[in-house]
Amino acid sequence: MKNGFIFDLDGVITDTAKFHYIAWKDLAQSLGITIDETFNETLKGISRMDSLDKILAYGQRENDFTLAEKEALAQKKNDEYVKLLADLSETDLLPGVHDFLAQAKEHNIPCSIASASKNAPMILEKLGVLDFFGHIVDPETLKKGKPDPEIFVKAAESIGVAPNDAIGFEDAQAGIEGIKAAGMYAVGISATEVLAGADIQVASLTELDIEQLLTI
Ligand code: B16
Ligand code: MG
Repeated sequence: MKNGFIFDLDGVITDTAKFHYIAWKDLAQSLGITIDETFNETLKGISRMDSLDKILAYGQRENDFTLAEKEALAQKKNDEYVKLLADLSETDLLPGVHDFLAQAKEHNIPCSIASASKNAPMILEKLGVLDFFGHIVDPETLKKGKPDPEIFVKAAESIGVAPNDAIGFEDAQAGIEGIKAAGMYAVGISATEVLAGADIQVASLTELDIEQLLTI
């Protein structure tokens, strides 16, 4: 019997990948680097600084900036990203999310967020679902990012659930690997990518029966 849910944010609760893409594409362009949507797929679930490092390596500019300069570049990208989120609202929740969270609440199943995004609290507030979550792991406190299991273990601990009794929801391959390494049941969410290692994969949360899921 499972008794806790751990959610990734981008790609599971809402889809902000398109906004990350616009902001990274603009920043890369200002450095003479062109990225496309295929390259953007490799940034999903990856932290802000690691994303910048990947873009600089892709454009063979990895040795051209000091740490302080890279921090300024990451800040510039984030400023544009946050501006693009200005109109985010409940209508930007992915299909089935609100209903699923409401059902979890009815069943007294605690929920927490395991997202690499430092913007997670602000995004959840704009989406109107912040109150469904008992805890949001602060990515600044992590030693390692996904696929390391650390963020998922912390997310389970924060709501008082043993990893073996928790279910993790993820849209990225690195996240599925982290969930499995943490010893949790992994629900992959994607209509387009095959998420290797997921215990079950669905296109959206509308396909899941919460009561059946809890008995797993
Ligand atoms: P921020 P997730 C991740 O979110 C995104 O998928 C990834 O593209 C982004 O770089 C990362 O958050 C950091 O986001 O710049 O807002 O701190 O999928 O782990 O919820
Ligand atoms: Mg994600």
